[in-house]
Amino acid sequence: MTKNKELAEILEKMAKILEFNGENPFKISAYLKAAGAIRNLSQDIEKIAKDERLEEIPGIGKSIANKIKEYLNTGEIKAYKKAISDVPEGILELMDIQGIGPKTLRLIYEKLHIRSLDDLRRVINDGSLATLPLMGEKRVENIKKSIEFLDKTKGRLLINDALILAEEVVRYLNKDGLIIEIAGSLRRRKETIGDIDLLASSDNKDRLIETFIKMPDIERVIASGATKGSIILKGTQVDLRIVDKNSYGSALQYFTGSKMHNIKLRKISREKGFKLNEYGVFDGDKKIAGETEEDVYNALGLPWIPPELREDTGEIEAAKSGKLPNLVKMEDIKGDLHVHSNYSDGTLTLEDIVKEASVYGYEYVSVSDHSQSVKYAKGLSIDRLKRRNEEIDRINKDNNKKNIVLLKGTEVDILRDGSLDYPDDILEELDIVIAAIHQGFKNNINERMLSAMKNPNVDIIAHPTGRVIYSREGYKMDIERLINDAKSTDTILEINSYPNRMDFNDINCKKAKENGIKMSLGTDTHSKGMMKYMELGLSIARRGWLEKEDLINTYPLEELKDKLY
Ligand code: DGT
Ligand code: CA
Ligand code: CA
Repeated sequence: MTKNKELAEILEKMAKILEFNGENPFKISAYLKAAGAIRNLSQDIEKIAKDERLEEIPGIGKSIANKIKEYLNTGEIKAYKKAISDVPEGILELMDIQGIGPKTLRLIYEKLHIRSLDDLRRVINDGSLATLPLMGEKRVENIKKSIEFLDKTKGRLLINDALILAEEVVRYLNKDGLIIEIAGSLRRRKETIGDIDLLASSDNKDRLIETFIKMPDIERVIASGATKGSIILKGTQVDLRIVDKNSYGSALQYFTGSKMHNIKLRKISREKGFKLNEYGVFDGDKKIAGETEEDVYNALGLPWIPPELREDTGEIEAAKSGKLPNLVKMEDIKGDLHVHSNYSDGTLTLEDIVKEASVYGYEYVSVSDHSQSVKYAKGLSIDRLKRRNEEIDRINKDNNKKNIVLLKGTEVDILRDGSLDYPDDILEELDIVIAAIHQGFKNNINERMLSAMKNPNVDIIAHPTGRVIYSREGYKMDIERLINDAKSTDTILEINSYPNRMDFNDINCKKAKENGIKMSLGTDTHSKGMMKYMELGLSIARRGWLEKEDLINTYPLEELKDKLY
């Protein structure tokens, strides 16, 4: 009956789209009736269609019956695709928000120019939504709640939020020096997380489970047994498993996954005549490994494989032939290459930036404020840029004893015609130039980026695909082409570590590396504490198989300067 559900949903969405587009109310109500009828069917719609009895269903006429047949035969409905293409981009996902009907959506689209979830959040927060006719505080509050719900029910949590939540649970449980670790996709550092998996070893399992399911603020206990507890905390499922010490390594390996990686390992184990499960590696009845992960991999004739690589994308083959990458580490990172000061839209002064960076023991930080035409981000006029540069010179002189050098940078806008937002003679005075698109997301992205990359002053392209997780898909562009262009112009591509950007992603990083492209890490810091997002960018780099020499942030200052000039 899965087709029943799919069709009911499509017809409902179709009704919403028609209403948004201001179509004939009769047509809209026909789609809604048909959707309702299909939802209430007790029979499989595929069977009814095969028997040519669709039009016997009350509420379904000839025209909709034909569309149902079209869907069942071809997997799509042309009229539906056409209707979708008439809706402005971004509006479609807003249709799933409870409390905003298509008519209201039309109104806020026209009056407040809403085109995305982010836009909607903004007009809620600045109060302009509440000023619309028939809107009012209460309705706005409800809409706000349904957005929060939508965020959660999209099902997957951003890695940054998942890390914060997981660490909260670990801190709560970890009172008496317990062995406890994050496993699952979070340990593999995937960009989004379905649920949080924790693994612990304890002499008093019952007490640990008891403590776990009594954690303050939990919404629901899903399961609690002798060795496993499962709760919902702030909308996210957290699983805790407790194992014996002598199986800890094999359990950690098993529950870290990924599933595909584990399946391949089990195959290798079988080929050796062993059995592999969460309790250990067994040769007949004899347990030959299990206490540490390393033992488990070694027993299978493999070196230990870093969790970030365990996606079955060639890591097992690489491990077998001794060709695992030597992944870049936090200790290798010598500086943050994308930070905004309060000269543009950041809140940190240049001195604050030095202070923040010293926590990480960095050698350098690039201050990459926005350029003049990005008005909403307080982009720097040429005069202001010059004044900022003078202040950087002054601070660098004073700071020599602290050994942190501020680099004079910019995040210069790539304008709609592909030219840059500062003239060449200004760019030449800077130590490092990051170029990025912040306007005209749909137009000639590849061409504009290429013309920026051809400018000898441009070192790096920031957030190369422009995607924002959960709210914006990214520029309309050809990634392969971008990678080729970066290669032919010797341009560095940025991994932006901002929690909902994480752009380039792991897959693109791997591709870029294979093409010999260097990458940079930037946190896009705008305020205190944000430099810690380096960790997130680093996890992408590691999932993208990057080694120390692939990231220019690992270069000592002099070497970095050589690379940039
Ligand atoms: P998620 O939660 O969707 O972000 O992804 P994971 O990888 O954390 O998946 P989850 O929470 O369902 O399971 C945690 C780990 O447990 C998974 O990475 C590998 C292991 N696992 C779960 N189910 C299976 C299975 O059916 N076979 C094997 N071999 N391993 C499994
Ligand atoms: Ca999980
Ligand atoms: Ca799980």
